Amino acid sequence: MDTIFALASAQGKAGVAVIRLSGHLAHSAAAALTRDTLPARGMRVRALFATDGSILDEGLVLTFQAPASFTGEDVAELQVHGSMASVNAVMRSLGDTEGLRLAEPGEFTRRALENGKMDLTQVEGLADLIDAETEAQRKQAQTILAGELGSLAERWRRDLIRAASLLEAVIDFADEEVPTDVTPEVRSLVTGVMADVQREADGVRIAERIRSGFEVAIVGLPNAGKSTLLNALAGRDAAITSEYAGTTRDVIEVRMDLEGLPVTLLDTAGLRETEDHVESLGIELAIKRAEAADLRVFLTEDPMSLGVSVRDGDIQVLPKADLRDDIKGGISGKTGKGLDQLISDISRILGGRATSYGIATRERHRISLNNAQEALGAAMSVLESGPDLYDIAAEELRTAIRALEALVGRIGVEDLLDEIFASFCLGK
Ligand SMILES: Nc1nc2c(ncn2[C@@H]2O[C@H](COP(=O)(O)OP(=O)(O)OP(=O)(O)O)[C@@H](O)[C@H]2O)c(=O)[nH]1
Ligand SMILES: [Mg+2]
Repeated sequence: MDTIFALASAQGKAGVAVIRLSGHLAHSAAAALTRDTLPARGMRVRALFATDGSILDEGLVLTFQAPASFTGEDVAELQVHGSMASVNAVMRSLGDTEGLRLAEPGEFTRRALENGKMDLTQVEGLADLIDAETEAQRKQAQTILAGELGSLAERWRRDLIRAASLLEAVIDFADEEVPTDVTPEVRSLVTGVMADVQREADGVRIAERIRSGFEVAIVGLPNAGKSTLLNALAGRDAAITSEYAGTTRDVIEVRMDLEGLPVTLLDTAGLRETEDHVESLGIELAIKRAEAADLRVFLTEDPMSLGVSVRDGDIQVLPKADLRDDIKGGISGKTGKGLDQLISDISRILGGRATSYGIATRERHRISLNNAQEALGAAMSVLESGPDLYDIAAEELRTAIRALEALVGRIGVEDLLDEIFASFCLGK
């Protein structure tokens, strides 16, 4: 295994930069840079030297000893001054060191996975944590990173192994008197796991929204003030506005943090019958995106007339409220009236949905959970036929166990790894 190194902190100017080394040469390479000895684990302030003896920088050198490190290998971390020049000088020197090479994106984490420091769900959680922009995303990523999905899967797995071994005991002693009927216990173990697995699988849709963001579409007639409202919510001129009806044609997206929830607001073309070819393409797109969004804000008196389905939780609000004294409530992108109310309505509605998710967050998780669920369903129905088919029921349980093992990455995920690690940044 090569010893690898990379800048672990962000590129660019900063107070401090962290360069990480992992592998059997990590300590000796760090020691060579410092021209001094280093403890197997600990922290020292040291000067770092170039090969010609001149000082590159001075910084903190941290050493971790295998297996007690992030990667499970010997690790050294150099905290140097965060200038491009300091970092480049140290990196160049490491690059010249025999046996060291630059790490690929995600390679430190990949080694952590390979050395059993984390399971695959934790790797995904770590990637999500690094990408987290809002409070809800941070909390969600932390839960997975802490290994909660892995421990849940482990608990299910133990229950299913017990159920399978009960059945196998009956099969093995088929010719003898079997003292007790094992079906009640098997059934209770399997139904317990099935209820849990179903809950997690159902929660993935919402959990994925927290991971990747909710979409909220602003819908209305031309000139209703949709783009003006989007700009007001975004706090910048993201969309062109004008008194000309049919200004917006493309869908304009603005990402926002709405009280901790990641939300992408969509400004869409005003909906009407039109002869204009380009506008009608925009309207088609507007309807498609509005239908697919998690929530719609209808800026109109009559949402039903727009040709977009109105669903539970959708918001209706009257626009240009500054021009009208005859309505209570209403909203004005121009004066800001009603904006706070709209923001709190949106986050209340989405926040309410966001509480109903479990720990599983990805389509990959959902697929493994569904595979397990299918096998468990099959096991349950075979179980009804009595001991003659116990071997088939046990085999179905084994299939479910394998699906759970795939969930945590213990088996059958080699081909997935490249894809998962490709999304990592360099140095992680
Ligand atoms: N008084 C008042 N005028 C507004 C308000 N919102 C928008 N307007 C004006 O109404 C006109 C249309 O605004 P837009 O935001 O472009 O409307 P839109 O719904 O995006 O229109 P399309 O993109 O054509 O569908 C512009 O002249 C805006 O200045 C408002 O709250 N109050
Ligand atoms: Mg517009």
